[in-house]
Amino acid sequence: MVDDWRVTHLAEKVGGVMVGTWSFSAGGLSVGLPGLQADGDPLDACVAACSVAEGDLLIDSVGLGGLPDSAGRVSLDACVMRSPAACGMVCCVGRHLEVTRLARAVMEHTPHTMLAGQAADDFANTIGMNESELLAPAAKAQWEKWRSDPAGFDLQARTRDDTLRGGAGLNNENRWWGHDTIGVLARNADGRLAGACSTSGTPFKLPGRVGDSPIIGQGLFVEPAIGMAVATGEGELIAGTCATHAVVSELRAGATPIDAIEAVLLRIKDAFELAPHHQVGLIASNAAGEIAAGALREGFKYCYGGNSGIEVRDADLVLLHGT
Ligand code: SD4
Repeated sequence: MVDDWRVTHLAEKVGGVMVGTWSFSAGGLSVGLPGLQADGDPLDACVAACSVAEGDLLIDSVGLGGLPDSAGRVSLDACVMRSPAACGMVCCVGRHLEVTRLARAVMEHTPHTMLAGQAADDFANTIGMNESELLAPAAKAQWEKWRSDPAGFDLQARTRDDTLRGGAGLNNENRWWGHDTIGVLARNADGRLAGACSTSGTPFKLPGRVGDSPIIGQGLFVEPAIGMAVATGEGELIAGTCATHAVVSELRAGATPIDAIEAVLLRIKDAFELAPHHQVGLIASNAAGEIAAGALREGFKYCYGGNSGIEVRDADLVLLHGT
């Protein structure tokens, strides 16, 4: 039973509440939260938070500094969502950094929900977004190392700047380097919900590979008056179970956020033969702003931002302890 693990966090009475995947999302939350607390748009807060991560060279699974595909090219994926009728997605973006902003532009300025590849980059040009070189020298060096010995390359052994984690105590979070997608959920004081998700995907993936993060229902799902969820981790596990849509379906059926997450993690565990490197982290909020986070394995942290500031928390639920 999950009762011992059940930790939900009541919505704060005043102001907005934001959560983000992994400890590094604290930097983004600190930019998005003030506007949210001043009764701003929750999507503005989410996009602002993701943009911070996209521009941070030290985060090597999002935006600038993201590790490239097996051919040495960085490709970025992102999505945003307010509701099933208001969502935007971009994938395999190769020339533009601010992919969360681009996904929002697809939502707001086209009749479509998703643009892919070079056409997404071309669309970014038409709306005046600047092109960027996405492959940073440090990411290129990692790729060259990987390419010289793919089997011997240890993703977790990379030297990284630990200050990125905000002194949160790395504990075993660094076990999941390479699983650093940023996913953000926000609820303002009026109860309006929004979410965003941004990633460079699995390091050294096959060119053209798209994971869960830019796909509505996989990496992110938001349903007004019901709740929302965001995912990080092994995209193929999240994709195959439509994990965030599944979490919100559980919420719709009356589950608490922690129970909804547990049900979906169990579904993942049952559906796949899990390898030791497989990790999935989920954060969910119901419409009232009760929040919970859970993961398949230990080491998933998330950031919570509210009236009393921003704090880094351990997942409230771990399905497979000691693995
Ligand atoms: C992907 N889910 O592309 C992303 C990667 C990730 O934490 O979330 N890492 O599969």
